[in-house]
Amino acid sequence: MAWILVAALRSLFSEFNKRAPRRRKASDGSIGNQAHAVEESDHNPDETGLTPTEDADSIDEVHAVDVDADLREPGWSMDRCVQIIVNRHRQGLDDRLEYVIWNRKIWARSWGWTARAYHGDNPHTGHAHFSARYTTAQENNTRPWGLLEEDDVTKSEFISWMTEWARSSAGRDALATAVLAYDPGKDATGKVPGAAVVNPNDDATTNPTVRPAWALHRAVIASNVGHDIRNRVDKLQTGVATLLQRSAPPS
Ligand SMILES: [Ca+2]
Ligand SMILES: [Ca+2]
Ligand SMILES: [Zn+2]
Repeated sequence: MAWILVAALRSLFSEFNKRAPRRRKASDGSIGNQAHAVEESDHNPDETGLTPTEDADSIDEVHAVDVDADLREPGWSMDRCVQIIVNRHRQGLDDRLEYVIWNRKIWARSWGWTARAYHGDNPHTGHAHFSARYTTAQENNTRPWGLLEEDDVTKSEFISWMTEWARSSAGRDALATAVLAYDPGKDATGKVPGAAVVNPNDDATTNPTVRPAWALHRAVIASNVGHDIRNRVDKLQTGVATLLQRSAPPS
């Protein structure tokens, strides 16, 4: 049985080994067991076994690996590794995987790498499953997967967390409060610190520019005041209309 694991997934295994040299490997796997062999699985060799997809070559390849969840590496969990790999796919920095299953969740290329609940028999809490694509360029691509980036927090993790925070209601409130409450103050000569926004006020001769956040703050106040004035004018018009009706001569 001369099957091989696609090069991309061989490189994924070796990257896990570098990231966590003492990791447990009892739940590692590539080729399927007897249970997999009777049903379609990326763990089956694609030329001699049942697979969900066929590829262009006649090399007998396996397109899935299971990686034991016990990494035995301080600061590194399977949760973190899966997030890094999935984030990179979501951001278009990687395109080698078709889907990932980990801890009752599944992320897939076909729906943009968002998390969905996974209800399979095996909840995948002891190992993570990575399915590779069947396209030759992706199969053979062995570039890094992002697990060895040197920073404690990788750039992709940071961007992902900041984006998630900015979209949350706590994040939106904090950002709105920061913008609306922002006051750049004035320097010793009474000038607002300069920036590129032209000062629309009557102190423009001494303060020709204002900070963008200050200008935005003023714009929001102006908008609120404008709204208030419009409401008052509406009420006034209704009142005048009522008065005119009362004083109209009987017809
Ligand atoms: Ca093949
Ligand atoms: Ca192939
Ligand atoms: Zn698997």
